[in-house]
Amino acid sequence: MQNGDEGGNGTGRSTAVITRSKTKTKRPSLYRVLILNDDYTPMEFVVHVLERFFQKDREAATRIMLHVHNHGVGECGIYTYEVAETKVSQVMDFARQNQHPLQCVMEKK
Ligand code: TYC
Repeated sequence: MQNGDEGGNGTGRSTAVITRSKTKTKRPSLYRVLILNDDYTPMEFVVHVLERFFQKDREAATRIMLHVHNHGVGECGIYTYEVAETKVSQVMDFARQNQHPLQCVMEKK
């Protein structure tokens, strides 16, 4: 190497070094929204929650509700942080308004 490390080009004129020319894009982290089983929330209320806040049709909502009833926990959907947070709040507020103990949580995927 005859030009050294300072970016000189052997002509006595300095040259700049481009360190990054491509913009870095980052994919957002995703979060699962889960509902938990309990002994008191009516099955029909859980189906309604899944239809209203998670855009499930009656068949999908019923399948998820029964999965939670039988296994203790189930996935309602996968969203970016702020959307997941909003869904959890909406479900918890709606359950509380109707005096049901239904619990909804989010977890990082
Ligand atoms: N286990 C409840 C019952 O027997 C039904 C239920 C299902 C409750 C899912 C909560 O997330 C839940 N009435």
